Amino acid sequence: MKQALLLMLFLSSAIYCSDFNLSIRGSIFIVPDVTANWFQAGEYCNSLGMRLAVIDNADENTQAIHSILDAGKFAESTTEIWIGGSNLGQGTDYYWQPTGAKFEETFWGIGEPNNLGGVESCAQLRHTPTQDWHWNDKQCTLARNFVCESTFVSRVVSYALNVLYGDETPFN
Ligand SMILES: [Ca+2]
Repeated sequence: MKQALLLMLFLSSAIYCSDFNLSIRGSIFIVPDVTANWFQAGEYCNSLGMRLAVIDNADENTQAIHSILDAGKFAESTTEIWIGGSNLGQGTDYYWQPTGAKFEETFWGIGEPNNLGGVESCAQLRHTPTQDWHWNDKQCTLARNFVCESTFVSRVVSYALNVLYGDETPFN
């Protein structure tokens, strides 16, 4: 019985992920068709059972960029898409909001984060005519598209809860 449940978990995750053409154990990144400020963006991702993107390495950075392109959110002029990092309102150190971890591998643009005007505390993926994809700090209250991420663990937990409780979540 236990093995059957594990097999179901595995297969369902494989089916889910194959839609996105990504490996089963990795993260899945999507860009919803909605704009929001950085705080609302995190809430929106959470409402999908996801989180605002935590980008751990170059591979995930590339995946996040592809999710922006796939969603048709690239603009020739300037593209700005929220990811899950902030400086907690002060300083130059950046942290991932969903995990609390300090930024490690980073992909900041030239001269970024620059806290322009003293109002930039949230991280975004940006593309401009003069600079290929990079990270930039920006004013958190601006409405922008954003990248949500689901991890392998979150997908398994979500699936298991659905098996056990159906639509009746035990955490309301
Ligand atoms: Ca900036």
